[in-house]
Amino acid sequence: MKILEAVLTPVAFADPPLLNVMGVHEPFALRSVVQLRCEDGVVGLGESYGDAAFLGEARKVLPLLAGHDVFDLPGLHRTVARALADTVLTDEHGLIGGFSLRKTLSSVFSLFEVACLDAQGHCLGRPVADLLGGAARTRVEFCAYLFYKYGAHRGSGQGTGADPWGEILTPEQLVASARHMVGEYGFGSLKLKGGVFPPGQETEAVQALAEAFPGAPVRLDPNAAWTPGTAVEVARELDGVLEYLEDPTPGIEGMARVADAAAMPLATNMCLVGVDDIEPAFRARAVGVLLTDHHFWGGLRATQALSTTCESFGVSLSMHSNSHLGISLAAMVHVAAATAHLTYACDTHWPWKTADVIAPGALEFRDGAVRVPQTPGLGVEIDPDALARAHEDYVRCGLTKRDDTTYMRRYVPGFEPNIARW
Ligand code: GKR
Ligand code: MG
Repeated sequence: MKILEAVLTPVAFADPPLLNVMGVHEPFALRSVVQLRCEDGVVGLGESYGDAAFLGEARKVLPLLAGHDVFDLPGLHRTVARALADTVLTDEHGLIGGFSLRKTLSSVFSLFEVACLDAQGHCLGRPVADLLGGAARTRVEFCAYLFYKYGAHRGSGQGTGADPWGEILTPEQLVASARHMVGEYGFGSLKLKGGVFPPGQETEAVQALAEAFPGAPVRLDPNAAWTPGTAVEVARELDGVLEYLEDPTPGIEGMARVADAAAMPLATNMCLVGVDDIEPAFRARAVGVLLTDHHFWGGLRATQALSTTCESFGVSLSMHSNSHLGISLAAMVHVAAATAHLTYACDTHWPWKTADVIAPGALEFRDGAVRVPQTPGLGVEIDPDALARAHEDYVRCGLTKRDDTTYMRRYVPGFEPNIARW
């Protein structure tokens, strides 16, 4: 099945002022949507990052795709590699580890690989999970992704004002937000995005969550905000409370020091972000749980290969999330379903958004899980009006990259990220 035309649409969607170590989310999050228009009216969908640097790289590939067979994924990889030459994207927002040429190539390839797999599924009349070897589970569990947040945006013009979540800064407000999320979606485990307040305050908040939800696994992720010494201290205090401690400190060496002293496993989406990191991280026993992310690990099949490697070395798998829309969620659900070794509840930012580009109804959270779509491909369709609105928002909002730090200075003048400061 040949690709006739590839269309890339940058989109933006309203995002609440969620806090993290780098600062605070801006009023809009950026994504890119690709539609591969193929023979016989088939359309393959993909979604990824929406910052200008990523769009620039993805756009280099578009003109080379006409005539490509959607079943020729090695050929697609060669085409992407040829188009990108020696460009290296950087982790401008500071939350997903370093970038390399290989990671850049993997990220751009992933966008198109997912769209080709979606098209393949439509062509064969089978869900993407089947193309990945078959679903090992019929539903994929997710965790409630809790954030500290401000009550309102301080953007200018569009996207200002309050949202229904209100302010979440105290343990009481955090527990209330968790009750709301669990009540709405039935999540069975909880993750707190930390790195915002001094560690003692976040430890207290985690303890409040554990008390409010007895038996529910809880995770804490400060995005490398602490020194190894502080991280060891937190691990000691939260022994018996945390399911895993995610990226407490930067780098493989620091993580290994903490892992050696911590009772719970350490997880990462920051110190092990490409194949070059696997050998040093595994050798140092820095990581017990890898948060995979098909958007930068090279697509759905590469995620499965990574899973095999992790299983061989006794490393467990969970899944990382960034602000995303429904095409990405569908891809996350299919790959998680087809990857038996991915046994932890996955992360998702889903509850924080209010709009999407897909027709509603295909993906629903019930009892903390999403049923794997049984319809062909990813099982989601573009809603053309919603896509047009999201593109208009992209044009109107004027953002071209994620910059939580500069935006944070509207709330806290002179703010600097807290990486390994505490
Ligand atoms: O949305 O602020 C956020 C998160 O901090 C995100 O950007 C991270 O990449 O969720 C991610 C993580 O687990 O580190
Ligand atoms: Mg993380």
